[in-house]
Amino acid sequence: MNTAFLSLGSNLGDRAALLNTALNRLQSEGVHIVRRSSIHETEPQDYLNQPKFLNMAVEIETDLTPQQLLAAIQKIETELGRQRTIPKGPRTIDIDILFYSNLTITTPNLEIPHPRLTERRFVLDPLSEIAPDLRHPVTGKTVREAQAALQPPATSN
Ligand code: PH2
Ligand code: MG
Ligand code: MG
Repeated sequence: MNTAFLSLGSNLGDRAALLNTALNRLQSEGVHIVRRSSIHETEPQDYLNQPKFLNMAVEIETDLTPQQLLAAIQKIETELGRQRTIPKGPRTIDIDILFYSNLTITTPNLEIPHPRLTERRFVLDPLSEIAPDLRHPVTGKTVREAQAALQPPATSN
């Protein structure tokens, strides 16, 4: 069994139902959900002109290899209506592999740890609820330390 961490996001359709269905579908593909964060409503980042997201993070255990896990994720994303039109644009469901054991993987279709995870509050805030002391295998920083290093969220007024 391997431990891994996933980030989930949705900003189209019934977002909460899509997150829930994605978790159920992962379980039927051989992924055991060990812990789940709460659901956070977040402002879009990177591509700003799109609806707000619901984001969450989960800890999983699985016998799937990273490539098998990616294949299962892509199948579920397609089943749940994911269209790949605008990069970083609106999506019914996005499931990203953040960490997989202590592995570092750099292939054209899969990079682990996720390359943008330390810049993203919508990833680190949910992840820090379930794994604050988890260490990034490359930077050596914990999730809590990476979260503290982020810019404070913008405030209105
Ligand atoms: N995903 C993106 C781009 N921007 N913004 C938020 N708040 N949440 C996301 O999940 C998200 C995003 C590309 O994967
Ligand atoms: Mg993705
Ligand atoms: Mg993503």
